[in-house]
Order: sequence, then structure tokens, then C-alpha cells
Amino acid sequence: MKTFIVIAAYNEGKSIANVIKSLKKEGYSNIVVVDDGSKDNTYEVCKKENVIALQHSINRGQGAALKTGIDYALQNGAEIIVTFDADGQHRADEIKRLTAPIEKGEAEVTLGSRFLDKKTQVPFFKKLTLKAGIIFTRIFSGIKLTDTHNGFRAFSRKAAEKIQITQDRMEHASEIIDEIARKHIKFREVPVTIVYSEYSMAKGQSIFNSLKIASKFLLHKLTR
Ligand SMILES: Nc1nc2c(ncn2[C@@H]2O[C@H](COP(=O)(O)OP(=O)(O)O)[C@@H](O)[C@H]2O)c(=O)[nH]1
Ligand SMILES: [Mg+2]
Repeated sequence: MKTFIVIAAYNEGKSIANVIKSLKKEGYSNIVVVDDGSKDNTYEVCKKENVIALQHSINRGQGAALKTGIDYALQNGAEIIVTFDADGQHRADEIKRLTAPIEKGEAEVTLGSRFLDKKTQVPFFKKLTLKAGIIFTRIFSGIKLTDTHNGFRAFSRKAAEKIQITQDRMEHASEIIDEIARKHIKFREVPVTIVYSEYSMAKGQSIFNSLKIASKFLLHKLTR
């Protein structure tokens, strides 16, 4: 099935080339990188690596960038869309785990979970925030998951058309799960490994930021 890999990238000039190479090595050729107004050379690196490089002229956030990439993939005949991080935290050789259940028609969406097996060593404070996110999602979206803020997912074309991403920044992660619950979209969690490198840890979301993201999502949900 025609699979598109959609990557939102903000100031990832140091890692994006290796991420693209790892995807090509696994045989993926429909790679869409949305450079979200980066201040570094992310866009130039993507051009050089010969992938579909889209660009926001200002920084709008990961949600907005994924929406741009997903819309592009849908317009260009994608049957499966995979969202993948630009900072090297996801593994290209695990994409098949996410796409297989969709290809077999067993799920419309697959969600990567770093807590389904013991392979990922999650740093203590990150684990605390992620576990709080799981409880938060259970309460406010009524959906029981083992990992709610994992950007490694796959959507069937139909699911990607149904799920509306309106939240420009990190709140989109909660919104996607909320949409799955509200629209009764058939999903499955799949074990994935998240790589914690010094680079990705230095750039990743802080606990303070997570609280901000949670309150912004709630405000949106309650005023919808
Ligand atoms: N398009 C876009 N992508 C972003 C932005 N901030 C982060 N990202 C990307 O989103 C992915 C995950 O972000 P990150 O900060 O590492 O989140 P964490 O891994 O959950 O702590 C990475 O690929 C980043 O490049 C942004 O403002 N715009
Ligand atoms: Mg990260």
C-alpha cells in the first residue's frame, strides 16, 4: 500500500539527514518533511536529501506542520500515513509494526507505545509526565491507553480523513486521541522503542511545557 512518512521538523538540521537516510534504507520513498519555520538549515538539508520538503514561513507548531504534511499526503494518493519524529527518537525499522495491522484491515489507526514492552529506558521525570498524561487522557477523553503522547503512529487514509487536527502546537497529540475516541475509530497500540539521546533530551518537551499543553487542550475541549 502507498505509504507516506510525514515528519514535522523544527530546527532539526543536525538530525534530519540521518532520519531521512534511515527511512530510505527501509525502502520508504514518499517522505514528506514539513520545515516549520526553522532558523537553521533544516530545509536545505531536506532538499539535498531529495525528499518532499514543505515549508511554513513562520513557526506554527508540530500540530500545524503535521496537518500540512498529512493534507499533502492525502492529496497525493496516500493509503497509509505514518507520523515520525525528526529528532532521531523513532526507529524506521519499526514502522512495519505500525503499518501491518492497517494493511491487514485489523485497525484504522495504530499508536506506538513505549510502555508495552520493557525495551525503552524512559528517564524518570519524563516517565512521570507521560504517566500523568495517560491518566489525563483516561479522564478527559475516556480512552484507556498505555502511552498517550507518542508521536509515532500510523493512519489509514480513511482515518486520516476523519481525524481533524485543529491544534497547532503540542496539544494536537491529545486532540488526535480525543478524535479517535469521539469518532469510534478502530485503533490498536503497538510496542515501539523510543531512543533517548543527549540531543533529543536537550530539545524535548519539559514538564512545565507539558502542563501548559494540558491546560491548552482542556480549554479547547471545554469551549468546543
Ligand atoms: N513543526 C514543528 N515541529 C516541532 C516543533 N517543536 C517540535 N517539533 C518536532 O516534533 C517532534 C517532537 O518534538 P519534541 O520536542 O522532541 O517532543 P518530545 O520528544 O515529545 O519531548 C520533533 O520531530 C520536533 O522536531 C514545532 O514548533 N514545529
Ligand atoms: Mg523528541
